Amino acid sequence: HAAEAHRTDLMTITRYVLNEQSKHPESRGDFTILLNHIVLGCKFVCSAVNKAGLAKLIGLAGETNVQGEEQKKLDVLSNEVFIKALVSSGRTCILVSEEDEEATFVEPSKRGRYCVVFDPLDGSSNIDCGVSIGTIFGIYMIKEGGEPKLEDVLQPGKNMLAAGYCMYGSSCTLVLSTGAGVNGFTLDPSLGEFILTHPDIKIPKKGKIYSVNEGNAKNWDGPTAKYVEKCKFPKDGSPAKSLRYIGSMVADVHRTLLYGGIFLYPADKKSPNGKLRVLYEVFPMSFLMEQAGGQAFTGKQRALDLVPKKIHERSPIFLGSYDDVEEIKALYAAEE
Ligand code: AHM
Ligand code: MG
Repeated sequence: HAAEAHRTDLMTITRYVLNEQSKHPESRGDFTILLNHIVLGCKFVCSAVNKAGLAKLIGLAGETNVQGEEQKKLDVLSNEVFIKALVSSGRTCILVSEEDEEATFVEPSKRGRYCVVFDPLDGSSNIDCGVSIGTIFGIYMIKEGGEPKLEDVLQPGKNMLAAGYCMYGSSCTLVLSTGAGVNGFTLDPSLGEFILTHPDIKIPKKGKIYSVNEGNAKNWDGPTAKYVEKCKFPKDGSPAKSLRYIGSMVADVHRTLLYGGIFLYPADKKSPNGKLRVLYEVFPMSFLMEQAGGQAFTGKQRALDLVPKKIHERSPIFLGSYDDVEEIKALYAAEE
């Protein structure tokens, strides 16, 4: 039979989230409005990333971000767009961005109950060569009645209501979980809408790929070194794993989610807490992994149980296929 030439029933991300919300009679559409503003930010960044070469947006903005790295123009732009979109949604009260040292407390007249933690443009070292980059976000809610406080975002990842990322790659893909599985939506540029293309994503139980910056190997701890050795020289007769490492967390995690395998950003002697940030990198990706049937582990505990003390805190992270993370957990347990 011929493939359907034109799909006529389009499940947009807005329609999808509205459907989800109708299962919760108490919800007043606030989440849908919030998400629409996040989606707007993603569409803007997508278009800016695609035009980056043309518009001479590439290059240094002459500013340095909180972590002391040189900030690219696109980072600055993306951050401003997200902050403004989120504030104007009227549904947020606290915003934490990788690009801003301090959290943003939304003024009372524009305040809502959601807290959004995000990295507006992750993987910025990949901008200039056109490799995939992305936006990562997580959403919390403050307690009814209370004044927004920093403690409202210093919560374990398991308290997130939703998490997701948008990947600016060969296509623009938004992957979202509202706590009931994981779904992927692809931007149809002619419609300007994200359409459900990857319903109910489940990560393979075991993978054939490992993903890590091996340039840091000399500083790794015992369990990480043993695990990677096992990937390359398995002693149980299983085939060696393939190595894939893009250096853009969104792209590396997206591949891991779809193909299976494990992504590692471990601790090392130079960076005892690894590199990736708990609130807006580790938590959202760990949330998605668990929702897709995988696991996320810090080397000490389930990643989503971590209670951050600072908004820009870092943590080692091992995430991916259930069985693969099980192996690394066993190696850390044997250490103790
Ligand atoms: P960034 O926030 O400065 O872009 O850094 C985060 C990125 C992640 O996307 C990626 O997983 C990691 O840094 C790669 O780090 P490394 O270059 O040390 O391998
Ligand atoms: Mg980042």
